[in-house]
Amino acid sequence: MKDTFLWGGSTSAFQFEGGAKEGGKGMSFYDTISANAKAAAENTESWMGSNKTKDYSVTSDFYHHYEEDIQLMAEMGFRAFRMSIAWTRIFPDGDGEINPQGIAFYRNVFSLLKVNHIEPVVTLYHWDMPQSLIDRYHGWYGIETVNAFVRYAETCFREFGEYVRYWLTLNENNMTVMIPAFGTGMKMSKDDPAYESFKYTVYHHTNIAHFAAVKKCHEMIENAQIGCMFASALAYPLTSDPQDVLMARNHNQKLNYDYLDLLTRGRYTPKNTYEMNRAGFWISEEDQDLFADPNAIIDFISFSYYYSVCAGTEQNAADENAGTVQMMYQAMSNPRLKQSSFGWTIDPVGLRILMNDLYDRYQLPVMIVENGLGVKDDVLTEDGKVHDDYRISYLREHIRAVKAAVDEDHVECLGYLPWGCIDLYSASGDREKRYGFIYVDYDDDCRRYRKDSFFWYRNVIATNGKDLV
Ligand code: BGP
Repeated sequence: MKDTFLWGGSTSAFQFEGGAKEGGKGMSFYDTISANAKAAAENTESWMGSNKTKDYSVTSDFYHHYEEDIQLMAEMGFRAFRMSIAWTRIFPDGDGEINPQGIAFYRNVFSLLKVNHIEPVVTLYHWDMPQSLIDRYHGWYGIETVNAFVRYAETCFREFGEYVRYWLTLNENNMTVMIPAFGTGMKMSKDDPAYESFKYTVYHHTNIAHFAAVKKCHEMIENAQIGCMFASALAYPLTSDPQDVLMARNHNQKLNYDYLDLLTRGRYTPKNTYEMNRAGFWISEEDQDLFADPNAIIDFISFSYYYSVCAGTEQNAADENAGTVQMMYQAMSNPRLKQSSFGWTIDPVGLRILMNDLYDRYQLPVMIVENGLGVKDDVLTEDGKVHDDYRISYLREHIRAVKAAVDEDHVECLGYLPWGCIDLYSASGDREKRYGFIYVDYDDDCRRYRKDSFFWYRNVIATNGKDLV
């Protein structure tokens, strides 16, 4: 592993930052959930009915704890920290007036990270769509939202470019094809004849936003590196039956590669184009030109990896009513592998396979920006400890896989940023599903406690991944 390898951790604003009503922040989709149970019920329908959390206004309260948190990260030896900017802290209405307090907040965070030699890895959009843009334009369904996003991205590049070198555009945007209604405030049944056109409109708009932001970033910040963020769901054929192999291939193409092919080659795949046209959706020349602009192509591929899946002819179709969005991917479980208590298959070798596949296919560096074990098993002892050996074993095996991919397979990997490094609210709605090296006591002013994994990870970083015991 190179000395420059970015060891660190990862978070997002709506799950971690809190301070929802402070510093001039406007309402996002998640603040609407916090404020209004009825709106929550309506909104969560588009989140597959899975979201049990009803209040995102405080979460882990990074807003008030950031100095302490950065200190803790520095103590662990973090070289990078992934966080997202809350769009509504910069533009309370998504567009319109800039909020200077929001700019000041993030400048404070970034400059403190810099003092501590921690590289920020910043996601521009981690699902917290400004409510005002939902009300006026149905979120990404309206092209106006794309324009607002580009202005927001430009503002971030201008205001924070001196601190932030690594940027990510839209979190797990390959999932938009599966859940286009999410964050639009719209309901659309898959049986509706207009559904396909709706789906591609939303998806295409998010892609314009992505390409435009990448281009601006390259134009505005010297030496910036900007990547995507896609949710990986590597599929294996359940058996050696060629039909199963074909199904697994198709799964990987549809859920992973259709999106990455677009982002790296600057055009939709022929099959995607055909499907879009069939749905009555055509891409303008202007958009095609933007996508084909070499300046609008990402510098690295970053992704979340939690599990692998199996595909086979005997499988049931993906369960669209599954408890979490992530579970929708879970086709057949792998008879050779164990699952976490949340039903996610634990497969470190899959991470090595995926890293190789991505690097071979695109010849771009990769960055793992989410990975980890979310469980409800953490117990805070009376003397303020959390004995999370299960987390250590999970991470140890995954880091071994990363090392093998780098040292033996020669995959260029920029960093490893496990998810929820300080406990945060789960996206699927259960705040007791914890991932962190640091425990957050939500019922006691969000006090922080170092878990056993904190000391273990500190040693991993100090030895640059050599000592994993
Ligand atoms: C990814 C999201 C994150 C995060 C993670 C873990 O899909 O980018 O926001 O939450 O999954 O999922 P969960 O919180 O459901 O355990």
